Amino acid sequence: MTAVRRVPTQPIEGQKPGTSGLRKKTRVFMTPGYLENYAEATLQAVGVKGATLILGGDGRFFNDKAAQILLKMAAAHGAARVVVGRGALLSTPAASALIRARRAQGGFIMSASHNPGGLDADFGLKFNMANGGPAPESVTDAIFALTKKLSEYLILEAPDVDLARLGESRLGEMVVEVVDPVECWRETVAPLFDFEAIRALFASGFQMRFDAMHAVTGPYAKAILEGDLGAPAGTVINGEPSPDFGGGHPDPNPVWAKPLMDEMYGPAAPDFGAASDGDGDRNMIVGRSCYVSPSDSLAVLAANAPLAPGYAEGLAGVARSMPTSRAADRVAAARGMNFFETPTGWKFFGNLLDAGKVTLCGEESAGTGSDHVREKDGLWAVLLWLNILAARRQSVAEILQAHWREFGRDYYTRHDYEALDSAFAEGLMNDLCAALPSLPGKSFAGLAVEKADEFAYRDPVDGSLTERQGIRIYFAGDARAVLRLSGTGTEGATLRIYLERFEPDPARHAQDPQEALADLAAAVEALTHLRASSGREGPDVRT
Ligand code: VG1
Ligand code: CO
Repeated sequence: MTAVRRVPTQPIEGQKPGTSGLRKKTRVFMTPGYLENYAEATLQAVGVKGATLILGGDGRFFNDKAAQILLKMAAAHGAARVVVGRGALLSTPAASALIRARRAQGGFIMSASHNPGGLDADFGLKFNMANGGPAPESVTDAIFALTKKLSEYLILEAPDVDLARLGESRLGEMVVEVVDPVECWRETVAPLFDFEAIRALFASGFQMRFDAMHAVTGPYAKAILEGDLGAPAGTVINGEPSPDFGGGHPDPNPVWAKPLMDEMYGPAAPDFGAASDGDGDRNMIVGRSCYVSPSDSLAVLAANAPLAPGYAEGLAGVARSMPTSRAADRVAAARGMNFFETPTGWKFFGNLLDAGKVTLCGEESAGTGSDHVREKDGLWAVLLWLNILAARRQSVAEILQAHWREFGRDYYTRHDYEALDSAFAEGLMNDLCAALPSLPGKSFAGLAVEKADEFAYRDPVDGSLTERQGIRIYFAGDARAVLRLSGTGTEGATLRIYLERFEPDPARHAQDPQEALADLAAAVEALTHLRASSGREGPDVRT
């Protein structure tokens, strides 16, 4: 027997979606009514009567229980069908691919991405729209408004659905269809690449290591790298998704993917290394003793994408988030492509991709993607790199150095100060904003400010305006510092400081980025007194 139950709730404060959906401590999400309140607001805001929806997550703690709640709530709201990845697993790009392939009205993705998982770690929920991309701000604003005034939520009283078995079952009137989480994504990306050339590369003895970081991409990477492309078993490491990601941070950067970095810089390094994050949308690329910064990776991919069959006709354009380095801009200018600078977060790329204005998008935070889905896609980026390596038959280091010779090098680093007191961090940003008009002409630690502003974005497709997206300070010598507060943290405030400088001279391309940008970091400290006033000795993470 199934019946719709109306459960009275109190409106909940603080369910404001951030850069990528709602992200909170797992225990908070598990508080009775908390997930339900946010889901109710989402279901009401988007309207799902008669709809097909997609559901899956990165397998973190509470993923399975949350999936049952979301299914029963979707059924109570009259959804016709929910397509779920087996075991309630779907990577973020796979969910995006499924939404598009099944012409669904949208989908729930359960993930806190690169944040750690577990009862004492983080959980998250995001909703993607019919184009496969993150809900735009108009929708997330509507969801947030509803979370603050709901008095009840609807849920079907029914036994849990068996999500371990492929096939269809019923939840009241609604069909639940359990599908293989890999298949649709694989069919979406495979035609984009020259698998024959990549197979030949592996057959020639080319060695690769892919670190799935105990997160969702293990099954995807094994199927495509060790399966379709013939890479030897053991190419994929940490390939079993686990609820707490093996106790680590599934964040593919040199800090959290240190074992992979050590191997790639060690004596027996393979030719190519890569890693992906909790929900499979980020990527790290590293050659033998050669880390590729995400900003450089975007630029290299933009310059070389036509080597892959899916992009053989060239790219319409490239878009990057504002704090991402300007390396991609140079490729766009040289190749006569469209170029756009958007606020942080993938939701701002959707309109540009839908309108055909750009083909490739990327962020400094290790996100790259194309118009094949409406999310960043970690393994897609790895496959495009493999296709380029197979076509050029050069090492990662050779490709990167040639790129810098042609376009110049953009030295880049990001310094994160985590878990700062929220009021302190907001105060610092507000003070800096107020001081912006007075900065040009002044010098800090010997570097002169030329221009300073706060980034606002007018969407070229729908005309919407998004303000307060970070402070940009341009220094003499083609250097730039950006400061913004993170929208994905779950503890206090995280201040991100993005530092970069353009260096056209190939004779000076060999420097370590931390050294090349030390004077810029000092200028930011002289301007903000961040270390002095927070008592911190330095950033928690440098990437
Ligand atoms: C961070 C990154 C941003 C990315 C977002 C979601 O946001 O900086 O570039 O889009 O995470 O990525 P923030 O607001 O903390 O800087 V993921 O892999 O969490 O979906
Ligand atoms: Co992610």
